[in-house]
Amino acid sequence: MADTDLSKVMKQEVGKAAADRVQSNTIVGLGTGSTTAFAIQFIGERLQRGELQNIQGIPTSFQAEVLSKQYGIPLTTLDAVDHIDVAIDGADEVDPNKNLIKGGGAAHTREKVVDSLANQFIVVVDSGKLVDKLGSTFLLPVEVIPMAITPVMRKLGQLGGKPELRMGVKKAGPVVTDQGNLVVDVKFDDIANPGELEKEINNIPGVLENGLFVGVADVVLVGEVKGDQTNI
Ligand code: ABF
Repeated sequence: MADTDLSKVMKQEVGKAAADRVQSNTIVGLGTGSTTAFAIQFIGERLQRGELQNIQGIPTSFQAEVLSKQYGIPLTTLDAVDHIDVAIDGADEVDPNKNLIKGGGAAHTREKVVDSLANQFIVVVDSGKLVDKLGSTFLLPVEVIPMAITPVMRKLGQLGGKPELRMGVKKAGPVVTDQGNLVVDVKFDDIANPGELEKEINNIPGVLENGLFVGVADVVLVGEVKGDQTNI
């Protein structure tokens, strides 16, 4: 099997392992990204087979909402429920303390709302996302309201980061989030204290949310391609 096929199989397996943990009569946070997309598909299939009953999903993005509808998962909103039992979501980096960088899909603001509310937050990733230190392979995404983009980028620079406005396909224009905001990707040479940096960035006027998820993840399911095998 070609490497790309194997990596797809591995993502499917991780998604399925997460979907298998969902129980009937629960409220489920539905994350964004290609790995979670498989979890959404498998939850839908379990519902169809009658293995799961009475699930209410809360999507973390427009993408998750569309997929959930496609796979027949009934949806609700945070106004209609008082808790979330379990959330399943991907990540861009995971450190040894289960702290994360998220936001490669520009959905980290809603993801943080949903994932933080869940009694159990399950992260689904491939082994390439595991890092010793956050920020070593991925830039830190920050969602910013458009009128504040210049002062926020200046301030991020003063905090030691190298900020770049995220551009869309073919660089025709900036990426716009589901909330109508912009995303700045910031390179930090050393994120010594992710919890402090998370708060410091969110304190900048005009910042809506950044992609550091500190102390939010409960379980990390890691898929791996080894030779011509896939493992979780
Ligand atoms: C979302 O999708 C993220 O916060 C992360 O940016 C991305 C991971 O996607 P994939 O599973 O496709 O690598 O969960």
